[in-house]
Amino acid sequence: MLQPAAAPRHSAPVSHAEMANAIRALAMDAVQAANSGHPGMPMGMADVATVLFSRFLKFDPQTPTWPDRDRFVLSAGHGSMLIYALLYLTGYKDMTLDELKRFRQIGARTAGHPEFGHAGGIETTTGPLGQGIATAVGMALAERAMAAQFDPKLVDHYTYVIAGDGCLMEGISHEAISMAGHLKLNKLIVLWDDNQISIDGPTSLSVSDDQLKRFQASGWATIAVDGHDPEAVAAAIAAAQKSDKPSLIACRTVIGFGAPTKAGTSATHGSPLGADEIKGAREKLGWPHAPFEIPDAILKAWRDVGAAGAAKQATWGKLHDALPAAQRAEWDRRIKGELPADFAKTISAYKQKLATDKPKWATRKSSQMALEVINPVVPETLGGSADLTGSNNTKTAGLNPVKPGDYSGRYIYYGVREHGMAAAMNGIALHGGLIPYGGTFLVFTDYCRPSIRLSALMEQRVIYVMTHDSIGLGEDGPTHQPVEHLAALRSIPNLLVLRPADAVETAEAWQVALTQSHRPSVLALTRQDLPAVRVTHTEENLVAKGGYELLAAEGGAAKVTLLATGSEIAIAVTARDLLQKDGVPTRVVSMPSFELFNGQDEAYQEKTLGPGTVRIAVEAGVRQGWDRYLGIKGGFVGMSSFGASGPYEQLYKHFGITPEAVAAAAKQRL
Ligand SMILES: Cc1ncc(C[n+]2csc(CCOP(=O)(O)OP(=O)(O)O)c2C)c(N)n1
Repeated sequence: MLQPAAAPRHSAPVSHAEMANAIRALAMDAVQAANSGHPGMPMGMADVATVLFSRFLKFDPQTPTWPDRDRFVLSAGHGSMLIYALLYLTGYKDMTLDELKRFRQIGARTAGHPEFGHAGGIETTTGPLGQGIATAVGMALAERAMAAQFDPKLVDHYTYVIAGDGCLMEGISHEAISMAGHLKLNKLIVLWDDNQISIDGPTSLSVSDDQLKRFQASGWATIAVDGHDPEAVAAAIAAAQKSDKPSLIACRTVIGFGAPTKAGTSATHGSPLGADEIKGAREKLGWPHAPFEIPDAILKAWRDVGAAGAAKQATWGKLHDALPAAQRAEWDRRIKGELPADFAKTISAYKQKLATDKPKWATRKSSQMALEVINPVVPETLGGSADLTGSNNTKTAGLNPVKPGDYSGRYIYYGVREHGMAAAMNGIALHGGLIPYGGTFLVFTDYCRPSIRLSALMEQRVIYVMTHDSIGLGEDGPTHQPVEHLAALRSIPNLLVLRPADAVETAEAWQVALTQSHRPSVLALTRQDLPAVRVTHTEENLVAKGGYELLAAEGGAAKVTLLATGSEIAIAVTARDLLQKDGVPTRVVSMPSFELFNGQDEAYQEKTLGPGTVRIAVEAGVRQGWDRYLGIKGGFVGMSSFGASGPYEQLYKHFGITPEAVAAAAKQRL
């Protein structure tokens, strides 16, 4: 049953069609001006978007970061002109008409696909299909978690998504809708652009899923409407707002609506319509205005819609200001993304204890022990694992699970959904107030990679806890043993890859990851136990330098520098003993993070790398990326093939990653 729906939030004598046509005109004209882009989707979804923005969406263009705004995610990111037009029309200051005219040009806010940070109102970067809807699941979850942790009146907003056929065809959508249905994220509302067209032509060429049944099977409420009937769309959104399940609204639309000969065809998907077609569309839509010209009355109606949010924002501001002082300070701190004041002290005290205790833990266990210290003092962490909780060691004593309908916990059982987890973590971080971390095996970063890449591109503090980080995992064999993964991850710009060597380095790695407010981190952690190598307490976080001298040479000027990360530090340390015994003064340099080391000044880098010494790097992964540090005479001891199944000590021997091999490689080059 359709419910009575909200009325538009403006009193101008302007019709729904005129408001929607303003979007259509801006989309076709901007794409034409850029001579590139996707007019079809914005023209097709203009009616749905007009209903959503003019009647439902809670937003204030004057305060785009208002924490309790509704989130709007354009998952079908190729239709970027839809959101750019909406942001301009509703009065976001940084989305000017000039920006629309510069669509897709270098330096414009109006990038080919919407990019987080380019303009207010762009909640996440989209374009890789399926990422938006999966990210939105994290946003909707974060909304519930923040409401549970603070005051449900302070946090009470919806997450709306516009998704296309492509988003729903992508595998990640399955993980996302399954997770949202299970967790009963009933404030997540997806508007599906059911236009039956993708790039190759009609979707019937490639897909025959019954999407409504598919979503229903995952625990969603579903409804199908005519996407060009504003009252039907409004009624569906009003009903979805009241549902106790996440909602899918299938909006049957005509791609390129208004284009006289191309509407309803894939010709409108991703190319400018052309001058003749645009002329015809103007006639068909009754839009006689020049390109980029929006008549005053229509612009005013849209601006009124935008202005209507200010009162709601102000009411929320009063609620915020009336919070007890301590709670308000905590809320503000978390929204700003600042760590608690005593965080650094806590880590330092813990490091001091470790330097005394010298535990021989696997770094995955060291990570858990660090989290046992961190989680009680950093209440914004929201942990989880993709069904490997006991292996990733991500759950600490005080963390209760997030459950359907009860979001007060701080631990998410993501299930076997690595990609969905990574995208959801992006959404949690983007939402604000929470720091997500989640685990799986390092080898399965491949399953998360598109979302990890977006964490890095969007500069989000997402922490990937990736255990079982080499052949050191042993018997599970080559399918589970990462070989090329460290190199692959190090190649992603703005991603920190941290591979700590013992409990102290792991605590420092966590401190670094949490302190980086504009960067995601991957912690690469071992399954196997490791000796303690940082046995003297330093106040300074040495991992933050990326590389540092762990052991100096003895008995004269250093002739050899051994560089290693993580579990191979222990091998380098033993190799140093062998070399020292043979009278070769040898240093060991720990290199937990290439990215951080590369950020040090040149003099520090040079000094640390040991000028004039023979350099040998040892890492149980591929050589790629190491040569920068090795010089022409340098050597590398590591992997050049897939691993194998067997006890890990034997595997290290089998693949020649041993102290003897490292010492021999050094001597050969002396
Ligand atoms: C992961 C991913 N694969 C492929 C593409 C390229 N691509 C962009 S849009 C699109 C078709 C999407 O079809 P649909 O969602 O129906 O959009 P519409 O044609 O309705 O605009 C494809 C394949 C992409 N952006 N992301």
